[in-house]
Amino acid sequence: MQIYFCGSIRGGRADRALYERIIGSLRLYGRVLTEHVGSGKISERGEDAVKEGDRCIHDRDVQWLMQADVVVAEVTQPSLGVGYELGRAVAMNKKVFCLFRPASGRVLSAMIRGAENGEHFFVRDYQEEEIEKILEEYFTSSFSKTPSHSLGQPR
Ligand code: 6K6
Repeated sequence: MQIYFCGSIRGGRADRALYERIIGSLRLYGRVLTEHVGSGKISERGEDAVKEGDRCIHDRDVQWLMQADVVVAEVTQPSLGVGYELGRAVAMNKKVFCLFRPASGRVLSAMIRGAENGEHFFVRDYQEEEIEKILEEYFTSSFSKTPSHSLGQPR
């Protein structure tokens, strides 16, 4: 299973450590195509992007999105890039699972909350400490997949 994880980069890196934790859990279900989203080396200024160029980043990420079996997004920190990825994922008919933390005090965009359709696109409110359980519930119910600790090694 190929998993595309979305999280804010230039939208702000306040939740970066949580992204790393989510990516660690997602590895129990398959290959995470976008592990860099949790990297402490990537700042919100995205200076490293200058080397690669924004077009390369965009085109590579869209290729990965096309390959993905599922898109998981942490949407608490608003990000234009994450919103764009979710719109493209919907257009590609991908399965999408959005994670939002109401305890942040934020209110999720109606364009994300309102996209929930009980079929391909789900939005789950959660608290940080329940993340592993919530992912397990989602992958079990949507893909009949239980966590596999032999998949869980960083690669
Ligand atoms: C290096 C250093 C900083 O940024 C980079 C390289 N940038 C990116 N590399 C890979 N994916 C990116 C990069 N910038 C944005 N994205 C994609 O958009 C990720 O898949 C994220 O889910 C999303 C974040 O969008 P912004 O608008 O918050 O940056």
